[in-house]
Amino acid sequence: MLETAAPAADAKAAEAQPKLTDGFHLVIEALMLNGIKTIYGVPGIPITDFGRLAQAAGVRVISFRHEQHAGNAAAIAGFLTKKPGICLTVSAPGFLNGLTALANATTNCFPMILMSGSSEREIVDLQQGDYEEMDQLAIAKPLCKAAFRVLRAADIGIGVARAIRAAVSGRPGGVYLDLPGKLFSQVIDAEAGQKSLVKVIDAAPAQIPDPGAVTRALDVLKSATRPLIILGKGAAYAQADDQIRALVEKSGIPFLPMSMAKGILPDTHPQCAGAARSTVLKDSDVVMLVGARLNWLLSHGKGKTWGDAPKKFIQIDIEPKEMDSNVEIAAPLVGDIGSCVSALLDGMGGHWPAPPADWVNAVQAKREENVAKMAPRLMNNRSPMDFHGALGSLRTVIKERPDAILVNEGANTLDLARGVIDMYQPRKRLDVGTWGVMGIGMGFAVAAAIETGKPVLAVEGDSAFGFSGMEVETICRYNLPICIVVFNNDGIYRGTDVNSASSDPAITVFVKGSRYDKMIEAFGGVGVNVTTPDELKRAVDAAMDSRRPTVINAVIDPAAGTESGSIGKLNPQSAVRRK
Ligand SMILES: Cc1ncc(C[n+]2csc(CCOP(=O)(O)OP(=O)(O)O)c2C)c(N)n1
Ligand SMILES: [Mg+2]
Repeated sequence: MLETAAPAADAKAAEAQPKLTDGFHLVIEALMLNGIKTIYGVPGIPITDFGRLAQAAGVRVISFRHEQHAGNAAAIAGFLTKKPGICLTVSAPGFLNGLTALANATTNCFPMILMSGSSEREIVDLQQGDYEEMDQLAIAKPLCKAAFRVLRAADIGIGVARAIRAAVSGRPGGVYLDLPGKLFSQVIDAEAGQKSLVKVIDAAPAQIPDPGAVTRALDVLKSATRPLIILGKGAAYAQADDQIRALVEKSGIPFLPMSMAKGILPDTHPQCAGAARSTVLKDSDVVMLVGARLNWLLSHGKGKTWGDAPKKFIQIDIEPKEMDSNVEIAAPLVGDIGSCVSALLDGMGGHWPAPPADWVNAVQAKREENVAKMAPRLMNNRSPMDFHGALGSLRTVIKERPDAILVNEGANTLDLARGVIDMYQPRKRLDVGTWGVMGIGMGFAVAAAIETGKPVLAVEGDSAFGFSGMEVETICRYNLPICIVVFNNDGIYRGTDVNSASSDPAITVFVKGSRYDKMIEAFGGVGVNVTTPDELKRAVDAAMDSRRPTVINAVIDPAAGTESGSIGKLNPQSAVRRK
C-alpha cells in the first residue's frame, strides 16, 4: 500500500506547487515563437547549457571553432532569409570575437543578433575583476543598430522582440542582446513566463514611398538620354526579384549589378552592363540606384570614374539619411525596395519610351568587345594556372549549376572571380561586401548550406582562406555540401615578394607549395590538389555531385596576381621613398 501511495502523494504535492520556468527556457521559447530555427555560436560559461537546452528543444545549434565565423554565419543567414541570424557567444573574449561580425553585418545591412552571455553585473560595474569581466553593452553600442540588456526573466520576451524588430525593420543591421549569466537561472512562474513572451507582428513593415517622390523619379528617368540602373545588395536582400526584373525590362535601361546583386537578373541578360562598367558609369546621364549606396565601391558618385558630364541620380533606399550622402540626389525615393519598384512600375504605365537606341547600342558594343577580349584568356589550360584559366573552369561550373551558392573572398581571387563568373539567380553570390573584409568565407559557406540546402562553392584566396580555415572541421562535422577551392598563389596578392633586409620572409608570402587540401583530410573530408583548369573542373564537379566536404588546392602561378587586386590605387603613395 505504502509503496503505491507514496508516488501518488508526491504527484499531488507537485500539482499543488506552482509550475516554474527559467531564463534558459524563456529565451529559447521567445526565439522559437518568432520562427528562429538556428543558432550559430561557440559554447562556454554561461551559455553551454543554454545551447544544450536549445538543441533539445529542436533549435538547430551549429557550434563553430571561433565566434567570428559563427557571427558571419548568422549575418549571412539574415541576408538570405530576411530573418535575424542569431550568434551566441560567451562573455568578454567570445563577445569580442563575435563583434567584428556584428559590426560587419551592420555596415552591410545584414540583420543579425549577437546574443552574448555576460558576467555578474554587480562585479563588472564596480570593476572588481569578475571572470571575463567586460561592460559588453557599452562596447557593442556604437558598432550596431541597437543594443539591449535583459536583467529580469520576465523581460526576456520583450528583449528578444525588440532585438528582432530592430534588426530587420527599416535598414537592417546588427543588434546586440546582452544576457547576464544570472538571467538564465532566474526562476519565475511558468504561466507568467509564457504570457510574457512576445510574437513580433510584421517585424519589417512595408514602407510605402510618397507618390510625389515616385512621380519626380519617373520624370527624371524620362528626361534621360543615357540612363543606367545600378542594383545593390539591398535590392537582392529585398527579395523583390520579379518586380525588379519587370522594372528593368519594361524600362529597357542597361543595368549594372553590384557584386552581391549579381543574378537578380542573369549576368547574361541582354541589358546587363556588367562587362561595360567603366563606360556606363562615365557616360550615363541619369543613374537610378536601387538599394546601392554611393560609397567607395561606386567612387562616391563623383570624380574620374563618373566622367565630366553632369549626372542626375535617382536613389531608392529605405534609409532617408542615405540621400545626399556623397552627391546631390535629384530624386530621392524613400521606402522599401519592393514597394518603391512596384510604385514605379505602376507609374510607368503601358507606354514607357525605350531609351535612345544609340545609347543602348553603345553599351552593347562595349560589352561585346570586353567579353570577346576576355574569352580566350578564360580558355587557357596553362599549368601552373593563372587566375583567368582557373576561373574559366569555375565559370562553367556555375553556368551548369546555377542554383549553387558562390562564396568568394581574397584580392585577385575576389576581383577577378567577380568579373569572370556569371551569376544566374538572385542571392547566390556572397562575398566580402562593403568593407572588403577577409574572413567571411567559411562562416558564410556554412550558413549558406544550412539555410538553403544548396551546394556551396567557396572560391578563396590562400590568405583569405586562412582567416577561417579551421572551420573546415565544422563543415566536416555537420557534413555540409561545401566545396572550397583555395587559389594558392603562395601569398597575399602574389607569392613572389622578397625581403632583402633579413632572413625573414617578405610580409606578403606564405610557405611555398602549401597543400591546403591536406587540412580537410584530417577531419575526414576530401582533399584534392589540382594544377590545371581541366583538373579543377573535374574536382569541383565531383565535389558538387557527391556533396562531400571538399578542399581543392588549386595551384596558381605565384607571379599571376597584382598588388591589392583591382584596388591597388587605394594604397597610400608618398613622394618620399626611403629604404
Ligand atoms: C580582416 C582583414 N584583414 C586584412 C585585410 C587586407 N587584405 C586584403 S586582401 C587580403 C588577402 C589577399 O590575398 P589572397 O586571399 O591570397 O588573394 P590573392 O590576391 O592572392 O588572390 C588581405 C590580407 C582585409 N581586407 N581584411
Ligand atoms: Mg593569394
